[in-house]
Amino acid sequence: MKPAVLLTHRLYQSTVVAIEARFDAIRLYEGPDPDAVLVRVGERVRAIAGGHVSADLMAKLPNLEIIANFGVGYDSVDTTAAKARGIVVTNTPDVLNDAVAELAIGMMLALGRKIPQADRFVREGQWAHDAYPLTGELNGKTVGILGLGRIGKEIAQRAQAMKMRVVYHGRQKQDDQPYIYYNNLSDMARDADWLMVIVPGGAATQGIVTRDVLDALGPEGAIVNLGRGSLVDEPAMLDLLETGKLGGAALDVFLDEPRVDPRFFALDNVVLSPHQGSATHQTRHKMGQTLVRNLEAYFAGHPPPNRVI
Ligand code: A2R
Repeated sequence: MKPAVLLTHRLYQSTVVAIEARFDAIRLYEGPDPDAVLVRVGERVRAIAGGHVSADLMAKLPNLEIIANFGVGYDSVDTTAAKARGIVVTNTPDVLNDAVAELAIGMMLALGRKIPQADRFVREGQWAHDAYPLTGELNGKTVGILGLGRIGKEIAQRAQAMKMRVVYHGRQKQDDQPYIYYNNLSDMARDADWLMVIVPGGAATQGIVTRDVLDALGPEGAIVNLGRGSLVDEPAMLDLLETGKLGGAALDVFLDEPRVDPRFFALDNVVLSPHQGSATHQTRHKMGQTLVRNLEAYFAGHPPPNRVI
């Protein structure tokens, strides 16, 4: 009998096809009553593919052995509850580095050169009457990367291609990296023109970008967040953006997404994006392959290659 795999949400089509070919796929998201699905099939489920796995959901799956998270960040999985039951957790690292790094540079350019506003300016016919206001450039500026990990390093390379100076902060100095290390985040924000936030979410990093850090970044500085909304003190960020004490923000992630605080919509110094760092066809396909490889390895009795718990 094929192991039963519960899909928590709609995954990329090639991923669903690959799961269906190998496992007994159960879609939690399709019917009107997910709880009824769990009552009916809960006992059978041995694996989850997706994310957003609470302790409550795990409790309804007495034979759950593995959670294969679709994404590198697995902060939506209750890892404490998983550990307590010996449930394996895997993620999909590396295959999304390029896609996220490309969007990071794109969002910096969009904010710095005011590309969304320029598009509106042309569409609305204003060009015939006015010159478009002058904007800024990236070259010669310093970007401070909070989280020089797999994705952070790809962003660093691309920032250098934009002729930017790269510095970074993390818990540890990485001796094999050529960039200047700051052991204090506020100090880095004070010295940087751009603060690039690309650390994992979760309890350890909750609110790591405090009001003080944003104050240090200052009226000429801008934040770019492609990590998690939970990393930033969002109300403080809004206060500072509204009063001009923070220069700008390019945000792919939000505290309560997909709900976005409407205060953002009134601001001209922000660029907003619907959490689409890895949302390209080629990357979502590769993420799915990675997820399936982890499930296959586990059920073949091998260590899953991307085990995180
Ligand atoms: O702290 P270090 O030296 O281990 O550096 C890691 C850094 N990091 C932190 N920095 C400051 N305070 C913390 N509490 C903290 N925890 C982790 O974040 C490392 O340089 C970086 C994470 O790198 P990776 O584990 O390679 O993650 P990856 O694949 O780059 O993805 C980052 C996140 C995902 O978890 C999603 O939330 C998002 O980007 O897409």
